[in-house]
Formats: sequence, C-alpha cells, structure tokens
Amino acid sequence: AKLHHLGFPRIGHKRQLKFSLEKFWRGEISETQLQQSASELRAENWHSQQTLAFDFHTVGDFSLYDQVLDMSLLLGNLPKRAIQGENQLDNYFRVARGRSQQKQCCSTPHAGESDAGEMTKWFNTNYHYIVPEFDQQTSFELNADNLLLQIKELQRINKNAKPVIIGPVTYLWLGKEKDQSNKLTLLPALLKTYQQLLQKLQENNIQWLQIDEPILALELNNEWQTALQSAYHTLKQSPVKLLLTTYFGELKDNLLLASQLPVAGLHIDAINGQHEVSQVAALLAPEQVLSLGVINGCNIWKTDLNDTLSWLAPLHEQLQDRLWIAPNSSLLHVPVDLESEIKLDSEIKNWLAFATQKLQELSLLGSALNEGLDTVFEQFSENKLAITSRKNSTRIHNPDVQKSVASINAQLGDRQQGFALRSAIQKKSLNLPKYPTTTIGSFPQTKEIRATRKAKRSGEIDADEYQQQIQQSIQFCIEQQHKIGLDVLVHGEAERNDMVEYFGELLAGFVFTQFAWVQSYGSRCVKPPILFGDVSRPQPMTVKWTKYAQSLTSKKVKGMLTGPVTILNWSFVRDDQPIKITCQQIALAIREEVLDLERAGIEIIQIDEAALREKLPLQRSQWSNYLNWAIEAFRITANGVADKTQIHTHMCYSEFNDIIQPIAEMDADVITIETSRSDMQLLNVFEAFNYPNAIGPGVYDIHSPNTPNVEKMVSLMQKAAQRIPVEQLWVNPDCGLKTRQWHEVEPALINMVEAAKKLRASCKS
Ligand code: THG
Ligand code: ZN
Repeated sequence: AKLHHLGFPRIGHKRQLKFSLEKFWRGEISETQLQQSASELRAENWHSQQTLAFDFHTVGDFSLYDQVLDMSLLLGNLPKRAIQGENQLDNYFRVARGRSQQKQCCSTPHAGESDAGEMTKWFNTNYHYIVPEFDQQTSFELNADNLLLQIKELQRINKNAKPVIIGPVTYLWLGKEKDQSNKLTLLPALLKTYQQLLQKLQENNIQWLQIDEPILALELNNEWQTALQSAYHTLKQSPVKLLLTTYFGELKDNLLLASQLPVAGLHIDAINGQHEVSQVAALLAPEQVLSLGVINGCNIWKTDLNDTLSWLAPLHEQLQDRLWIAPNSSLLHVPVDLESEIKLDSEIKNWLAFATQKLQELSLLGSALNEGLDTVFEQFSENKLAITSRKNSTRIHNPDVQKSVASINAQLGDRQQGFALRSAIQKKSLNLPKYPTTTIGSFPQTKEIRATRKAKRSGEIDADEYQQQIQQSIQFCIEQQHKIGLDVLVHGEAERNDMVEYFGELLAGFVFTQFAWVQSYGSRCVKPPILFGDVSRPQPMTVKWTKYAQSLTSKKVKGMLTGPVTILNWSFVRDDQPIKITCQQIALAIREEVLDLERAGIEIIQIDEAALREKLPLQRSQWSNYLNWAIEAFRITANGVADKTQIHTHMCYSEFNDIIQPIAEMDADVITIETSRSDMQLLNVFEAFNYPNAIGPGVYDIHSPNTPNVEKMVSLMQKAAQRIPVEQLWVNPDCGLKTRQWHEVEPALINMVEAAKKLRASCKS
C-alpha cells in the first residue's frame, strides 16, 4: 500500500502563523518577513513528515488565510472591488478581512467591512471559508505562482510532491452568484483554466494531483451530478494523474457516479463509509488507484490499529499497490501535536492522537501491510493496550449517569402548562412593562477582568480574592444596568472566558488542553474541550455568581447558561457512543443547574444555543433525526422548571426559515435572535409561520462600534410589531456585548431603552 495524507494543519504547533499574520496586519513585520515565516512553517511540517516514509508529500495544503480563497486567487476570481492595486497580497487580505478587523460573536463569524467576502462554514466542520463570488462577468485567469513556488520548495527536499487543489465542481458549488446568473454555466470556462493548471503541473514534474470534490458526500441533484460527469470527462486527457477525493461522509447515491469518473484514482472516506469500500473497489477499473481514508481526520482519538488492519489486510491482498491509505479528510480540523500537552492527565493522553500522531499511526499501518505485522508488533500491542484501557476505564463510565439517561422519558422535556397559561402567570409575577428591555448576557471583558482570571489561573491570587474581584465586576455591571434603565438584568459573565470552555471546565467528563488549537478562520482559533467520559455536574456552576447579582437589585436578574447542543458541537466528542446519548448527558447536567438556579430564587433563566443550526447534517434527509434529538436535549435542559420561571434562549445569526418549526418546539418562553443587520428581513419567516412564544429580535448590531439611533430602533421594532403581537415582543441587542467597550455599550443601551419607552408611549395612544 502507498501512504499519503490529504492536508496538514498550517497554523503551527505554537500558532506561529496566527502571530505572524497579526503582526503583519498591525504593520510590525514586512510582507517578506511574513512570507519567510510561512515558508519556515511549511518546511517544519514537511520536515516532521520526512521520517514517516510516505510515498507522496502533500503541498498546497498551506494557506495564509483560507484554502478556498487561495483557489479564487489561483483562478483569477477575486471580487473586482477588492483589486485596488498591484499588490496581490493586499488584495487577497482585502477579500479575507475587508478594511477592518473581522467581526466575531458567539456563532458564525462575519466578514469585516464592505470589501470583505462572505464567510461560511466548511461542510460539517468548525472551519470557515471565504465564499467565492460569481456574476455575469466572471471569467478566469490562471495565476499559479503561489502553488508553483510551494511545489518547488517541497521538491527541493522531496521529489514526490502531490499538490492538492479544490475540484472545479466543488469550487462552483461553494460559491455564490451575486446577480441572476447561474454559476454552473461557468463550468466550461473554469475547466479551461484547470486544464492550463494541469499542464503547468506536468511541466513542473508533478505526477499526481489531489483534486478535492467533497460535494460527493452531499445529496446532489441531477444538475450537479451531471456537472461532475462532464467536468471529469473534459479533464480525462489530463497530463498529470488525478486522485479525486471525497470526504466528510458516505457516497450513498453518488457511489456509482464517483466510482465511474475517468480519473486515475479515487479517495473515499472509509471512516464514515466503511461499508461502501468493497462496492467501490469492485467498480474501479483494474488500473485505477483506490485511496482509503482509514484514520479519522476530524476527531482526536487514537485509531484502533488492530481492528483497522484486520479489514484492510484482505483489501491489500486484492489491490496491492493500487491501494493507498490516508486519513479520511485533511487534518486541518485537529490540533497539531499531542506532545505539546505536558500537563494533560497521562491516562487520557494515552487515548489521544492529534495530527502528528495520526500520521504516525498511518505509517504503522503502512508498515504492517507492506512489511508484515511482526515489524511493528510492539507498537500494535501498545495501541491495543491503549484502546482497551479506554474501553474499560472507570473514569469514562459512570453507572449513575447511564441510569439517568436510561430513565429519560418524554415528560422530562414538557413544561407543566402551555405558553399561554404560563405566560400569564409570569406576567403577574415578573411585572414587566410592554417591550421589556434586556441584554444577551455578556458585558465588556475589560483588561481588569482578564487580569483577574489570569491571576487566578497562575495562582497569583487565591479563591477568596478572586471571588471578591469578580463580585466587584458584577456589582459594577449591575449598577451600570440600573443607570441605563434596563428591565431584566444580567450578571455580565466576568468569570467566563469562552461560553463552552467555562462549563466544560466545571463538568465531569471533560479535559482541557494547553495548546490544542484548531483554526476556525484566518488567524482565529478555538481550543475545544475534550469530552471523554460520561458527563455529570459535581457542583453548581453559576448559582453563586447569579445569586450575588440578584442580591444587589430588586429588578430580576436573568441566569445565563450554555445549552447542551452548543456544548456538544464546540467540543471534541466521544466516538464510543452515539452523540445523541452524549448530548442527553449534558442536557441532564445543565438541567440540574437550571433547577438549582430556580431554587436559588432566580426567576428568569437563559440557555443559549448559538450552535444549534451549525451542526445540521450535510444530507438534508438526516435533518429531522438531528433536530429531534437536539431539540429534545434543549427541552430536557430547560423545561423542568415551574410555570412561573421564564426560560429564554438565544441564537446568533442563522437562517431560521427552514428550522423555525423545531425552534418553536423548544418551547422557550422568549427567544432572542439576530435580525438587525438584515433590517428585520429575518422576520419575514414569521409571516408564514405563527411563532407561538415571545421574541426579542435584536434591534442593533453589536459588531458595530457606532451608537445605534433611537428612531431606527423604534422603526425596526414597529416592523416587527406588524408580524408579532406586541405582547410577545422584547427589546434587546442582537448578541452578547463581551467584545465591546463600556464607552460603546453605555450610549447604545441608553438609546435602546429610550426606543422602548417611545414604543410603549405609542402603544397607549
Ligand atoms: N466558542 C467556541 N467555539 C466556537 C465559537 C465560540 N466555534 C464557532 C464560532 N464561535 C467561531 N468563532 C470564533 C470567533 C472568535 C475566535 C475564534 C472563533 C477567536 N479566537 C481567539 C484567537 O484565535 O485569537 C482565541 C483567543 C483565546 O481564547 O485566547 O477570536 O465562541 N468554543
Ligand atoms: Zn449571539
């Protein structure tokens, strides 16, 4: 068998790329210095792979910002508005970032100022790419300099360079038409440019090209299937051999199509589609290569090498050198190197593999297949011990948690009474005005707050001192909200860094890393907690802070929690049980927190599900299954409270239209959503669908540093009032305020409260 991989993380094991990029953007280093550090990073990655004796070395997996944007540059398809001079890198970053910093909030990041391209999620991963743009005038022009330069860099150390690019049909699929044109009509012109590239690659001594068509894992209509057919028949005479890759899922209805495309080799995802392997193998022509993705490129668990070898060996007998093995996807989605984690619990560390370790695993599999198991017997035995230790560990399996999950029944997710009845009860006890005002939960994370948390982590201050300092921040936050005149207050979340990390650190079943960063977009990374075992809540997590905040005011303080689906989706999760079960465990743990808050006298509790929409399955036919358990998990978390307790939830920017029914089924008393930037267009959905409960459509964009205008907010709310009964409307910003400064937040909220007052006055007249 031959060995290769589809792509390696480019951020660097110490996030060197992030720091170089940000220095460059701040003007602290030159373009030459940035390119120099990029080149060193590539060399570092290739060097670490050199010892593994792979048959091919991947190039083109590096990117200064995003591999899809790199394709747009390579194809001469940057948006015209961004091309403002000769400097290619300036133009490139203009599309990536606009003129100013990237906007960020708790969900999908938004591109910056007007020049920037749109950003969206890369299939079902947590990576975001820059959306290619098409219109009537779109034409392509090959610009392969960057890729050729990197190929030459690699060829200087290793001759077997295998470049990777995104295939033409997936490239079109990822992009968006900016006018009435149809992007599929661009395919013939696009293919001409691909043909020129193939020619150039051949001139540069390239034998194999990895061409990614991950849309083969989606449910494609006839048009797109035909596009794939015609594209690869056009590229049939390619002067370099094409390894067509698909990943992130099974082939299903595309299996025959993929197996019959006229390419030299096909890579399929044998992690998600192991049952399809023999079918594909049987369909391939005798000279075609079959590359199997046998190591999971999206999770952080060790591969069961013995198990993998046992089903791979017979295929190897059959295919010999026509069999290639690789991780199923690019390793972009996992952290770089487990060796950096010197503080990680050693038992758990022994169950894990990051990108570097996954390539070592592949190398071991290769040796076992090619030279015999006896040459790597010791390593396979070690692997078996680790796999068994994980299977049987008492740290993973908690009978009490499993009992609770087994006893989940439908009633657990039901409120005692319907919305109409309980909202009447809440109106009486909460005594809020029409158009009540509130915020989404977080207030500015000041320098002082960050310093306090850092001092606690390093042991510089003790628990008492930490508590005092956080309480001071809470007190300040409550005072400010009083001054501003908000109706429902929050404690401000000074004690939290990231909304998932905070809860993960306090729940049993999670561990934390020091350096396990994964690129989210551009220079931005996340460090997802590792959910390794049954989840439980050893003690209350937020009650102390919330109770303290409530003690300072006669107004209602809203408790703030993160929902089970968001905690699940922003963590590395277990692969040894269905994620539905894992989600149920988290739901039960957060439910206990909800009930504890209620017992502590907190009458309004918000449970955020920022990531609910994010993990909708790639295949639409799987949506209802996902939504069923995701919504049920929220209901279990939230709905154990008395009728008097008001449940809120928050969702960031999402297209709600296609999931509004399931969202309504969550049965939260109030949902706050982002709408401000699209001028309440999002609310159009409420024309077709009678949303039964209360809604706070965000009235201003927290990403903008500008103070929102009172009249504008009044008119936005009036628009909302045309679709939603006034009794069901709340007034709030569109997201949390942690990335803003107090001098921005204060005038913005004062105006918002002013707008609510005007709205109330207009109700009376
Ligand atoms: N938390 C977690 N996961 C997430 C988000 C989150 N995944 C999806 C979405 N939000 C991604 N959005 C962002 C927004 C900002 C940043 C990363 C992802 C970011 N990261 C800092 C950086 O790279 O500099 C991290 C700095 C730090 O924590 O020290 O700015 O909200 N879990
Ligand atoms: Zn939000």
